[in-house]
Amino acid sequence: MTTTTNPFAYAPAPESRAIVDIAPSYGLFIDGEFTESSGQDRNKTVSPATEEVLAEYAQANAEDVDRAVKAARKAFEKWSALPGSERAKYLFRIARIIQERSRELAVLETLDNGKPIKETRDADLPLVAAHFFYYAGWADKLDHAGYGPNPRPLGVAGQVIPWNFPLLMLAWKIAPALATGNTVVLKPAETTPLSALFFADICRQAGLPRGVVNIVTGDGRTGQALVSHPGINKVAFTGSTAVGKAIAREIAGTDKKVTLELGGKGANIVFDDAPIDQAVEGIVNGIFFNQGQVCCAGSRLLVQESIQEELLDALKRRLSTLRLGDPLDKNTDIGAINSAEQLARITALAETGEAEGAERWSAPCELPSAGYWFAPTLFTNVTQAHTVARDEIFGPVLSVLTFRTPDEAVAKANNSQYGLSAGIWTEKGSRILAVASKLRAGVVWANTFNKFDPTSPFGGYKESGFGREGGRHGLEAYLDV
Ligand code: TAP
Repeated sequence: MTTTTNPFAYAPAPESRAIVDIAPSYGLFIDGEFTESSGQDRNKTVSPATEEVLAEYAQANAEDVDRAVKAARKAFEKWSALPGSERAKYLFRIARIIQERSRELAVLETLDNGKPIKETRDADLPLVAAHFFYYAGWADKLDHAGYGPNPRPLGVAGQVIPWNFPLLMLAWKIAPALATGNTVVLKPAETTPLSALFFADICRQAGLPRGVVNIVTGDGRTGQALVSHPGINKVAFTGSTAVGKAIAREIAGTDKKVTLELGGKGANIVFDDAPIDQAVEGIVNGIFFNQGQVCCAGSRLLVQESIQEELLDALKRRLSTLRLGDPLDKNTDIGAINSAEQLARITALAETGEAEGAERWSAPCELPSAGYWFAPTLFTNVTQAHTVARDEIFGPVLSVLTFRTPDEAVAKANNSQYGLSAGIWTEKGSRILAVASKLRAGVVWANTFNKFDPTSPFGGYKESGFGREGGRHGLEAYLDV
């Protein structure tokens, strides 16, 4: 890693901070208006890169959630009765406003989440707009989606999202829900509420009817109040497997429909005929994109034994060139970890890796004194029994395992409680098809990694959850079929 004593010194970017106006305090967005919580509790959201308090916001209680659900229920009658072509107009309008305001949104997301501006600008925001455009296109074609004539919306969707892709997860949830005629109450994560509140303002700007989108901010208690509310017809959750299981228990025995997008421990499999340089880029993208805080991260590298040394040398050289520092600097590759809690979790799991005998290597770099940071890290001499090979670390930590034959690679890749993603690197097309067909993973990439597209369904097997988001499949989650 290029070392600077103060990573903020080489390209401070104060001007980009001024691109977006952040109010000192935010309320809830219910029935088309920003409103105060009926309780007194407030939370603060901080910049993970500096620990600066960005804003205060309301902690929605059960009464607030009830108000939001009632507003969504009232709006549902008219919204679901609109012709699809009318709903599409609103979604297209929202998509265009997102494009117009994408600089503000990218800076806001980077400030609140800690991810590099290069990623919010070039990955998150274009994908967010693309999801609204894509589902806008479906709104008047639902009869042709393969679910029979006149598929009906479910009603009010309660949506709970995590902090790793705040705005993109919002788009994954809100765009298909609205296109299919549902109304929503969405709870963003505690550490990243700002882009969802900004989105509320975009809904107003687009003239979206009151109550169609409601945003309730708060911690897990707000999420729990939302998913357990009897007025919700559908729960859409993305987050940890532990909370996903709690939600499944909570709604068992009700007629609520549910989709759960949970954790992962993706295997990135590199065969001996793979182009090494290309594979190295794919590995770096697979595990260090968004500091590894990605459910489908390629967090287990399975490398064919004969090329292990060559590949690891090349990988370490590449990691030593990554720039860690100010997320608002356009040259930054590795930003901040989202929260002190997440940093503590990553640190503890990395320590367990060492204690269990795996060999730790970190890219040489000096971490900023304020904020939450973790250097890109590799573990070698890892066995399948090691905690770092089994548990989702959700950080910039790659566990390297080896294999000799394709069958062994498949067995090791599938030896996980999770089944969300996998990658295959090889020149042989026949091997890609043969291996992909045996992998128990919802998404399999070949000679690439972390490629997303609104037209592709995304979701997992096993403890990675169930249901699919994205593509035509994503409509089904919001329709009574
Ligand atoms: P969680 O702690 O599960 O939080 C997710 C959301 O649920 C947050 O908004 C959280 O609120 C809320 N929540 C917490 N307890 C709740 C409860 N009892 N009832 C209802 N809602 C509750 O996950 P996280 O740490 O934010 O996100 C990381 C995890 O998400 C990782 O495991 C990752 O793999 C997974 N993830 C999966 C995917 C897909 S598509 N499979 C995508 C992204 C992330 P607070 O923020 O206030 O805690």
